[in-house]
Amino acid sequence: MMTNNQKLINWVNEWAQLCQPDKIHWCDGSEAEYKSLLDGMVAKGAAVKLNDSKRPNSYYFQSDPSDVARVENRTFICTTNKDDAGPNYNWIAPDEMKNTLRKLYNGCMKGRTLYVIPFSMGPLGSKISKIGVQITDSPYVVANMKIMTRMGKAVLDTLGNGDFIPCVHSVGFPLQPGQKDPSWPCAPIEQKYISHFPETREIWSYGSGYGGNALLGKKCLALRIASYMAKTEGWLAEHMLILGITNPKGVKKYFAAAFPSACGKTNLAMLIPTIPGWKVETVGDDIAWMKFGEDGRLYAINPESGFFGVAPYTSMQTNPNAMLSLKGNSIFTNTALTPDGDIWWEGIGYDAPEGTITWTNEKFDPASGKPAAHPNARFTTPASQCPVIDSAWEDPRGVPISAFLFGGRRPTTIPLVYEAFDWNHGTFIGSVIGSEVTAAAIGLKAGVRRDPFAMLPFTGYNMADYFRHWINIGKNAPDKSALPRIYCVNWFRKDENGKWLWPGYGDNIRVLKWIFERCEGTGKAVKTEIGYLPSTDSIDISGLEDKNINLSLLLSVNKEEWKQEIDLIREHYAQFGNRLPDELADQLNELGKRLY
Ligand code: SAT
Ligand code: MN
Repeated sequence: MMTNNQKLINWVNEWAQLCQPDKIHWCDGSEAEYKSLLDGMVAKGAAVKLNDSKRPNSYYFQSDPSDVARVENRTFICTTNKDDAGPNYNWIAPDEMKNTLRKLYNGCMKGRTLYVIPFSMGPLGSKISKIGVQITDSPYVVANMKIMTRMGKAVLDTLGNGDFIPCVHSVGFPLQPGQKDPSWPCAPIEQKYISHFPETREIWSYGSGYGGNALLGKKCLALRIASYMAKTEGWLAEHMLILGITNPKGVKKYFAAAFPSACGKTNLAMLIPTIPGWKVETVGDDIAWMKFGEDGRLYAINPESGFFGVAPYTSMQTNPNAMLSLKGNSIFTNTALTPDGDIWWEGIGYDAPEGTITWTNEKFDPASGKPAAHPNARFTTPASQCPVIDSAWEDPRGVPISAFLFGGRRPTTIPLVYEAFDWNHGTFIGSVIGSEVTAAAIGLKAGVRRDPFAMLPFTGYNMADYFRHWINIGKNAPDKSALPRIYCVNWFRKDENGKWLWPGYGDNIRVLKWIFERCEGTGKAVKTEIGYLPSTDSIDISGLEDKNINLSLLLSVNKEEWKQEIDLIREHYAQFGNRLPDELADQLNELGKRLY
């Protein structure tokens, strides 16, 4: 045992009694431990060691085909009152959930080892960081937690006799004596429970070994539990990337940005600018925790220490910095495997070699129409390996945020970029972001799938109360003039022929540059009904390959489209009933008045 923390020791013992593992292993977080766990999985046939000359110290996993992503319909927010979970979450009363789960946990680790993972979300010792302890019966989870968090003995030393956030995890597949262990043990879908008890700060996860269901530091702790703590304590836990942007004079600012999935968040965090002299560096690609500093500014840390990124369509063309990050010391899950012991996926930028094996362990046949990699195949890679990792990414004080960006995939209506009038207007913008869905593709009602603040799956309490918290952050800010400015961006606007109007990727620096200049007080803007838009001459398009960029369309406000947007927002807001903050209802009314 590596700790004298009696509360922790008792907690581990209690769970061990219930789960009945064969052994208990306290993780020290060392390289030797990491290697021995992975080599153990290789020996059992649960992992493949990749070719060291191609991808040193890296491992390949195939999950069970039923366990490939976060399961939102099995994710629960267990507050005492149902209304505190709100309209967007599955709710079960805490006692009832705990009773159900205790039965499942009873004996669930038979034939397995219980690993104790002490981990810190955020740099060790930062005032913004939090310590959690996860117990799990999955060595795969231990290995991933080693990359994604600061974990092991040093965390216990920092914890001392202090408080930790307890996180319980089991794959839910006990072994009877002599029973063969499948390479990816997990429980059937109806037995999976990703449960959160925000009021008591507990996470109980059962039945899945994949991603955010199982690496409990990430979405469960750093977003769902942390957002509830942040509301109570007056800070922000957000689903945001953090980037540093430096202009040719060497002046640096930090932006944090929230986008629903499939909007290129990791790409933006690692963007390679197409305007000479500008630089973008990465602090984080997924989560930001923010507190006010003594100077009244909001300071952000990335609570994670790795990237758990979607592999397909990541390439040297779309995101060279991500590709370079995962050159080695990485874990790949549900990608394809090449015969020479490397990984492959759709959109990696070259053809799959003959003899490539798919994520379902079959010989890849490109003519079959079945992808070689699962669309949610992931890489787990240390953030420190990113070629453009920001020098302050582990600064315990965090980095001061100058601007928040909210975006989504909107082929119509939303201009390339605009600035909110003030904090409450910015909160309004965040509360209505989303991406357009076509009925055919997703089987949903066509329209805009709203994903407020990109937090729809990740707020640990009633979304309307979360909006209220954002309003309160602005109201109670120690220095209102030091609050970040708020922007809405849309890289995905199309013309009437369905052609993208904006090149995106590295050219998004042109939008970041305008935002940077606005924060400096130099960027030019026009006041419109919806916010401050760049004047067309204030977006730098020098050196753009496509000389026919239609900036006047990209920066236009189409009143008819906006009137429809208001109707859609009204529908979206209706679900929150009278819990919706008046400030946001006012924002919608004011917008209507400006447009009609
Ligand atoms: O699986 S994760 O929750 O870590 C990633 C995601 O689904 O956004
Ligand atoms: Mn995410």
